[in-house]
Amino acid sequence: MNFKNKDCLLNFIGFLFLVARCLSMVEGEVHYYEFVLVEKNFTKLCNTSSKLVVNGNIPGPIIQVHKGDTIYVNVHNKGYYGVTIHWHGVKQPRNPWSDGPEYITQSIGTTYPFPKPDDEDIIILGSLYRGNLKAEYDFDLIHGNDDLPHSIAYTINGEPGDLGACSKETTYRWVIDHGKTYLLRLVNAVVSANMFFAIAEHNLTISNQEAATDFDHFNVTAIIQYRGNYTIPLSPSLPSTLPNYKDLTAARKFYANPFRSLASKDHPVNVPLNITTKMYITVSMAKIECKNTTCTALEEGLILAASANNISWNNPVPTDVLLAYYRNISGVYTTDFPDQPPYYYNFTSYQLPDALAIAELGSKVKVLNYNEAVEIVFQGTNIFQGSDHHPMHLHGHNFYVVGIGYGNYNNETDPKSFNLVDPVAVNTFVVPKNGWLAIRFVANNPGVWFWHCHIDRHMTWGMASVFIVKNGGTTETSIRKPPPHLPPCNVPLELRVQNNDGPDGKEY
Ligand SMILES: *[C@@H]1O[C@H](CO)[C@@H](O)[C@H](O)[C@H]1NC(C)=O
Ligand SMILES: *[C@@H]1O[C@H](CO)[C@@H](O)[C@H](O)[C@H]1NC(C)=O
Ligand SMILES: *[C@@H]1O[C@H](CO)[C@@H](O)[C@H](O)[C@H]1NC(C)=O
Ligand SMILES: *[C@@H]1O[C@H](CO)[C@@H](O)[C@H](O)[C@H]1NC(C)=O
Ligand SMILES: *[C@@H]1O[C@H](CO)[C@@H](O)[C@H](O)[C@H]1NC(C)=O
Ligand SMILES: *[C@@H]1O[C@H](CO)[C@@H](O)[C@H](O)[C@H]1NC(C)=O
Ligand SMILES: *[C@@H]1O[C@H](CO)[C@@H](O)[C@H](O)[C@H]1NC(C)=O
Ligand SMILES: *[C@@H]1O[C@H](CO)[C@@H](O)[C@H](O)[C@H]1NC(C)=O
Ligand SMILES: *[C@@H]1O[C@H](CO)[C@@H](O)[C@H](O)[C@H]1NC(C)=O
Ligand SMILES: *[C@@H]1O[C@H](CO)[C@@H](O)[C@H](O)[C@H]1NC(C)=O
Ligand SMILES: *[C@@H]1O[C@H](CO)[C@@H](O)[C@H](O)[C@H]1NC(C)=O
Ligand SMILES: [Cu+2]
Repeated sequence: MNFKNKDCLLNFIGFLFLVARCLSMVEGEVHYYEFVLVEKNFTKLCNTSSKLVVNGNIPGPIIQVHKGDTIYVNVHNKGYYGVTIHWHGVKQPRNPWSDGPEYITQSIGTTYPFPKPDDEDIIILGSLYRGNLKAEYDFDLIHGNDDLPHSIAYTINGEPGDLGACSKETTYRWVIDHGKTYLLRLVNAVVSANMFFAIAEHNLTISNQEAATDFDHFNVTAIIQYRGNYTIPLSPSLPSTLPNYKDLTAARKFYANPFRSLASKDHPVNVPLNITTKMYITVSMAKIECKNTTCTALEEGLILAASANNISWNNPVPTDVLLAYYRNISGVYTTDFPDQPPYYYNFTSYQLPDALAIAELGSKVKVLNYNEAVEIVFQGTNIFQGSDHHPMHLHGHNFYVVGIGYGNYNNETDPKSFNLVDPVAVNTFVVPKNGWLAIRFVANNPGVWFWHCHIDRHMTWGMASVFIVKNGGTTETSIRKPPPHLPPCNVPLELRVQNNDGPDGKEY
């Protein structure tokens, strides 16, 4: 053991717990968590059904720690299915081994850049489903159904709220004091919709078509309740400023925002200016040849898919990309993910021929040198008039959002309006419906990193690919060694579905 602090060594001889304290002076505190994944029955909207939950609760446990702390989480999977866990917002320097995504691999400050709020709360927006979602999802996927399972309600911290049946008693309620300032951390964990959020009679400050009518129209509510001596109204007031679900103008107004960060000397931004790799990537609905299953969704032999630069990501066999890269196993993936779409057309036209939808199935990755300064412009397309907001998520790195717009990206005029001064640094950001998103980042984390649309069905349909960031030449700039007992990743989809029979042994 190599202690930086001499006193620690002395303590080590005498008292183990003091060692932990001394280490914590160097490394921050150490926290241990046990996550037990278990199927449990919940009664929501008058009906009881089983959900896979962490430690028996919806939403799951909150891990509250400080920058520099060390966290150990032991995960015990007592559910029916294999599960991988991916951590958003936690950097994994040189360590893609624990990043999570199947077939690919298996930030907190001391000060706020604004006056410290009196208190804060976490609001998790979620979706509520009836029945066995995983089984339904697998069934739809294998049969190429374009209509994937619909949620029956949205939830705020697990509760549908006052407007749902049998829900009023359990509506999420946050008790606050008049005159104080509160920070809300909003997490959109809704499976496939963007949400408007408002608080009745309060202003919020944010620091930071036909085929589409059949979605969940539920209005989810929660209550903010002031402390004090007064009569609490039976029916709380609802916000009057919330746009309607299909208010594209309101959404566009929101996304036309330059999304400036609170950049300051203490919270600097460092946008790469000398770009060495430029990519223009169309993200699109698509169709691909159905190789093996009974296809029902489109014309004979084709199933609905999604693509990036006309490539629909195909999970590789017989192993994952990371292991293939690390062990130099050939034939698992190819390194020819294109920097541009193969064919330029009016990507956001209202009328696009279906022939443009045919994509190529591939496990094509993009290899980046260490410290490459990357700019990516994601371009939404209107194939199948299926343009949508695509929240693009990059693993292993944060990126700066330097530009956002509607229609087709113009590579001469649009860069002139890029925000290179105080853009937000995030790991997920939306490509607006029929629009584009420009991001920049420095590829300074060696490893294998998944990137994908975070509408999970788009991801499953292939709107995804992988960056391999090469080693930088020193130990500190090179990928870590794999952990012992690394699980293999070689189970084909068909087999997964057969293995995913419900607890009753029935096939879904
Ligand atoms: C959940 O409830 C169903 C019927 O409502 C029952 O068959 C099942 O055993 C219950 N599951 C658990 C884990 O309690
Ligand atoms: C409860 O579930 C059943 C079967 O899924 C459904 O028919 C019924 O409408 C549900 N009840 C409510 C109040 O949602
Ligand atoms: C919210 O903002 C509007 C417009 O700026 C203002 O008229 C209103 O008084 C504000 N309401 C509250 C509760 O602060
Ligand atoms: C939800 O709220 C919107 C806007 O207030 C309203 O137009 C809509 O009818 C509500 N939907 C339901 C299902 O209550
Ligand atoms: C609350 O207010 C009512 C009426 O103003 C008063 O009678 C009561 O004593 C108050 N209760 C408390 C706990 O202060
Ligand atoms: C930009 O980066 C390239 C490649 O690393 C380098 O050759 C060039 O000197 C850099 N230009 C500036 C202006 O920093
Ligand atoms: C087709 O499905 C069968 C049975 O599920 C499987 O053995 C075979 O490998 C699959 N072929 C391809 C090309 O995926
Ligand atoms: C990896 O494999 C390729 C071709 O199979 C070979 O040319 C290369 O030298 C190998 N690299 C290492 C580091 O083993
Ligand atoms: C592209 O399509 C949009 C929507 O149909 C249309 O408004 C625009 O004029 C088209 N652009 C070009 C260059 O044809
Ligand atoms: C996409 O790839 C497929 C298969 O290679 C090809 O047939 C199609 O023309 C390509 N589409 C475009 C728009 O380039
Ligand atoms: C700019 O866009 C045009 C199509 O609008 C394309 O032909 C050209 O290759 C692009 N230039 C660069 C540098 O990407
Ligand atoms: Cu998407």
